[in-house]
Amino acid sequence: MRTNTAPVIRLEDYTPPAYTVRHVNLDIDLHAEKTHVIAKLSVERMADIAVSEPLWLDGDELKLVSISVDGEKLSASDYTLDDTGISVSNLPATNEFQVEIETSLAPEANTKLMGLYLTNGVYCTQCEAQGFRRITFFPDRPDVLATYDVRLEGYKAQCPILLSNGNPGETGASKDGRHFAHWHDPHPKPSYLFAAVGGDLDVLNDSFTTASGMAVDLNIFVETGKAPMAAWAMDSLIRSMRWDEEKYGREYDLDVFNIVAVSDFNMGAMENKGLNVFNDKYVLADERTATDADFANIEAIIAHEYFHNWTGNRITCRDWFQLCLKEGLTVYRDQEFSADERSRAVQRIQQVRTLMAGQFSEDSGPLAHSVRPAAYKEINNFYTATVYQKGAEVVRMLAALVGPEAYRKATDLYFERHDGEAAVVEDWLAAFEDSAGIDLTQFKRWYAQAGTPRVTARGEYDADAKSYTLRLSQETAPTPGQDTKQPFVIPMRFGLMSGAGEPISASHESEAVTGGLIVLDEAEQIVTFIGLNERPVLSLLQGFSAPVRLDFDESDEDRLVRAAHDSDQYNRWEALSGFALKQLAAVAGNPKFDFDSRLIETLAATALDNSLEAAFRAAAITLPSEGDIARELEANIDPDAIYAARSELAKRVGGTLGETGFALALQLDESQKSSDPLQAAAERSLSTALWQLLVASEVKGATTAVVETHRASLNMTVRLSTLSTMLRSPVMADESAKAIENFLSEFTDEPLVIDKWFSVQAASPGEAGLKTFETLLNHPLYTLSNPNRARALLAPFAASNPTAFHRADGSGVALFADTIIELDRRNPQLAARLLSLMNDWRKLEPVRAEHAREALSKVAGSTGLSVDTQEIADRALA
Ligand code: B3K
Ligand code: ZN
Repeated sequence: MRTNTAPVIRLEDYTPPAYTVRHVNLDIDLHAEKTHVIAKLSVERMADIAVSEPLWLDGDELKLVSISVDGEKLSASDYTLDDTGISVSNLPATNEFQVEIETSLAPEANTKLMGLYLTNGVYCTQCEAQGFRRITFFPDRPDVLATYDVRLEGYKAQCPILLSNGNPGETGASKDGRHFAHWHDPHPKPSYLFAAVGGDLDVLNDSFTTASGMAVDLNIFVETGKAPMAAWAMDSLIRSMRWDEEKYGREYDLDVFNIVAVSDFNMGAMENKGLNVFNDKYVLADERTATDADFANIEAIIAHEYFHNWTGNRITCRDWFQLCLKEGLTVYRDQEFSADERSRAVQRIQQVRTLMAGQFSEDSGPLAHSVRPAAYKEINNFYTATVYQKGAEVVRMLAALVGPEAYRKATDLYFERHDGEAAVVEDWLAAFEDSAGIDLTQFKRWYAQAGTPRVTARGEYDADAKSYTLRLSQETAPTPGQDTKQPFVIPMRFGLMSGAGEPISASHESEAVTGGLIVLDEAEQIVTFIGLNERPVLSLLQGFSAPVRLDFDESDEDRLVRAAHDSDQYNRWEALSGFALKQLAAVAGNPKFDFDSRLIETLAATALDNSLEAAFRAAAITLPSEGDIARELEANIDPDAIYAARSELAKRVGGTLGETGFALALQLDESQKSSDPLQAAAERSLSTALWQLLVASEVKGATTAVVETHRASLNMTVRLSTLSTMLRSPVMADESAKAIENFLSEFTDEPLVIDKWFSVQAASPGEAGLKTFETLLNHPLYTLSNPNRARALLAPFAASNPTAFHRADGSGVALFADTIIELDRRNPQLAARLLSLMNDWRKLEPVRAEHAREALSKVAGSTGLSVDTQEIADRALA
């Protein structure tokens, strides 16, 4: 059992392995209670390592049966065994030797879902980050790369399908109704990419021919009877494979690519070489059970895991501190894929909203850490928004700084240099420095310094000199363990326009400006534009070209010019939503403040503007979330005041939309049936946004229409969005209660839909919402043993329902904390992740903050807590 005093692992302490493993022969005999594993390791002593140096093999909750070296069984004096692994001494003097280890383990008792476990009768593995040591003793670190031969055996009736990484080999019958399958993976890989699956699964099959003509068999394995629901995932996979060839010149490298969907999984999916394992939520979809957001997520996650084949698998990470090297880069790649497949502007809006919601709050609170962290206790706690999303933004900035051609050259060089290796961030940057001839010494601070820089911009027009002077400065607040920060390199894309919204070009007197970018790399900088006959309207940080908070004192008039005319669609959205955010924060801070009528009119006009794409209009009129407003306010947060301000704005915009908006919403609900899928989804998003506003202001007929749309639709996006609209409306309590009941009986046998049923209710606001949460925690269909179900209730409650979660009496956070303590006993990784949703408790007003502190302290002080949850609780309280 690990204890609360788990050691801190530091990047600066990295040392290369003393021994590596060149080849692994693994024999896994699957049994629920006692799986037998024989591992034969071809071990090599590294140069300059003394013969007396012991061999360290990690192990976690394994039963050692026997261990031998070069065929000789070891005696007790040849090794020491503790609950973290084995240290083997008295090794042969030869540089290469064979180690054979027999272990046994119990998949059915594995509730952590790390290593080998059972899910719905299917054996499956999860090894990243440190799960392989729960299957056999091994140097379980990413810089030990080996080829693998695997033999799996299981009961033919229970496990007709037996899969592992690489290419399939011999199969055959064994005794007692058992059979076996061999798999060979020729690509050296770290142990975290190992996978094995055994179960009774259906398969959807297709094929792909690579650009160089190699045929690849594509299989998606799913629960029996569900193969047709994998069609969208398959389509997404094929498009991803083509995209990676076209955009990065990267081809697939095995005869088969297998995906298995399972129903108990701690995260979204896992990129095991040639055998991706997925949470079935990100594979199974049809219109009746999945929303448009589910379809988009499936596309993005299928792409993400596939793209890891090059960024993560063929080039892996030397140590876990380099996680962003594969995750940030792969997120950037999947974001660009989605942008190419869908509306680039709307994708960017969504990416930035996700970044701000998760990463900005992480970066400004007690869990703040750099994109490449310097220390950790439990690595699973560092699969964070900072490593993933900010990691992607850092790659995006690099791409912007060098331009598309140099970017491609640099990635080509990176692949050429490091294919088959375990690399570090420095290798990635060197590929850019060497191919583009730039110096990234300062840029590298993005990997080392935590915190979101605040960029202040002040512009001044001089009519006599016909010049516009822009004063820029940057500042980054201290974060835990980092008191002072050095200036970052901040690429800011910009454009100038006239007061009438016409683009204007201007010369400038500054080295900081190159091709549409101002590169701010000092604490303070001045950029002067000349030859301007009128005061320009400046559009700054177009496309959100750097992950910073921008404080620009532009007038509301300029904002409105940008909202109507900015040539950059993202900034056009930002102009309007930023205006709304500013006003919402003002009203939440002081209810006497009134909303600017121009905001309300512009929001309504944008909703009705047919010249704009529907998805953009939906994004523009979806009001900032309660979390967005809280972030804007920064301190002394009162969720009830925020909720009231937001409801008031919704009501006012809905009222202004009135009958015209009502007619449009009805028309959209009709027209979606005929248009192409992406257009139909865009129209649904617009109608959802409209109904929310119309119902909020009780526009005549709106409530009845929503009930009717909900009842009549067979589309899950519509079913769920209308249900959510009803639940948020105080005047629709009866209708929503009925709809909730009907929805449950209609989908009782569809677990992924029942998850949605929990989630939609977990977001019900206020005191009633808290009661609902309590009732649902005790609902017969609720369980903490299925991660999707556990998350379905806990995540939306903690992340997006502040009026219930942070009730002034503290009952919301108390209930949440008790549930986390219970969950931690089964599944530490999941408990820790959910607990991290409390990270910004210090920004609350004092009474609520004190309740949150008490709840966190209760978690931190509970006995037998995992290292995972302890680390999060301790850091949150520090
Ligand atoms: N690499 C995995 C995440 C593993 C998380 C381990 N706690 C999925 C992904 O990012 O693609
Ligand atoms: Zn990933």
